[in-house]
Amino acid sequence: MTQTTQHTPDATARQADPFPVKGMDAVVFAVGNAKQAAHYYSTAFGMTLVAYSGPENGSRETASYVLESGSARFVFTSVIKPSTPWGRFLAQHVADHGDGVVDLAIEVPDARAAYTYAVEHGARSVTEPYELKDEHGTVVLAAIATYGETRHTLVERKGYDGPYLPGFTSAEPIVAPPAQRSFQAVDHCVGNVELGRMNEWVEFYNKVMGFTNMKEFVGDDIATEYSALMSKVVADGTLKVKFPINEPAIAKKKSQIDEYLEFYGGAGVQHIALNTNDIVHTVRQMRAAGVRFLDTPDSYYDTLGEWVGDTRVPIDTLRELKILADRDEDGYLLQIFTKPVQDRPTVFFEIIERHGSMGFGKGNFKALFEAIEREQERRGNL
Ligand code: TYF
Ligand code: FE
Repeated sequence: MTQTTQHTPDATARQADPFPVKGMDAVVFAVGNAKQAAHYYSTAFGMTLVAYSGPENGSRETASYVLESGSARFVFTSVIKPSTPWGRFLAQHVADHGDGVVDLAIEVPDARAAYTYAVEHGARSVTEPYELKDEHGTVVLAAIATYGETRHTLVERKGYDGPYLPGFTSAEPIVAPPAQRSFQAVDHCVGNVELGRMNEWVEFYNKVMGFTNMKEFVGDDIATEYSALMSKVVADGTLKVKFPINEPAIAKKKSQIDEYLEFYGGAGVQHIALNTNDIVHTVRQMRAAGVRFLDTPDSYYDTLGEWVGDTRVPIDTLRELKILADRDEDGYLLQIFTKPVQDRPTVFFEIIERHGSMGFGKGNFKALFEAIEREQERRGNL
């Protein structure tokens, strides 16, 4: 519970990395209506459609829309007419879980080597390495299973210069791309797992990907007092890929993680955090477009300045937009959380602007979890 591996890999340690990664490749969602999802993430999140695969270009089973903002890439897939195990899997995934994440795809320099290492260290194989090719080049892919029905596709982009993957064609934006981009990258992707299984999954990433534990965690102390969850974070040696893992904790009230597990129908991705370098602009745009964020009481802002010190954004602006702030020994961060983005109280997003701090907002856990509980209560799930 108190592992505090430091992330200061020297050059030799980096060279010896058993599972080198380049970063997140894509977050792939299986949804009921990818056409409408693409519209929402364009108009409400300010992302831009760049690629498409569907019946018009030879994919008769599924339609997939690829949206980007900075290096953050989301893929929304829905089933048109299931005819292979993949189509049936996606249709069943939506039936069982609602709209959700099927794949946290990771870009690696060598997909075959990554796959072999992972499987030799205990990963369950989902798809053996294979190549996709078109006039833009070759991509090697392989996939391993993680918690729930989620997978990690390992993507090796061998100089491929197309819009996403072979088989996809470039697509025109649905609406004019915003003058200022909303996001720069995917910051972290959080999984909710069943009671008592957090450590198993942390060890899975330690063994299978050589990821190490970051020092921020939520232990029993915080769990019983107010969070009703335990959490640990694993990351690759360069901190480009960060995966917090939550499990429910027994507390006075029903855990928000139990609510998720009940409505998602098991373990899965809880939230995706997106980096921005201008959280005020991004949140204003998203609010104006109708995105709902968790509320924060005014009392939070009454004392914020005393402990967080100076931030780029005046406290009054943070208060107006309900943005949270936290500081640690390395710097500070600004963050805000959307409400769930579908009818099930499952997947949501975090917008985060980092200034030195590599934490996850520990100082906000109390305010945040109280806000989540107010929502749980409104839904009748507390
Ligand atoms: O990713 C994190 O750890 C933070 C904190 O249900 C957090 O965003 C943890 C659990 C949760 C919501 C946010
Ligand atoms: Fe987070």
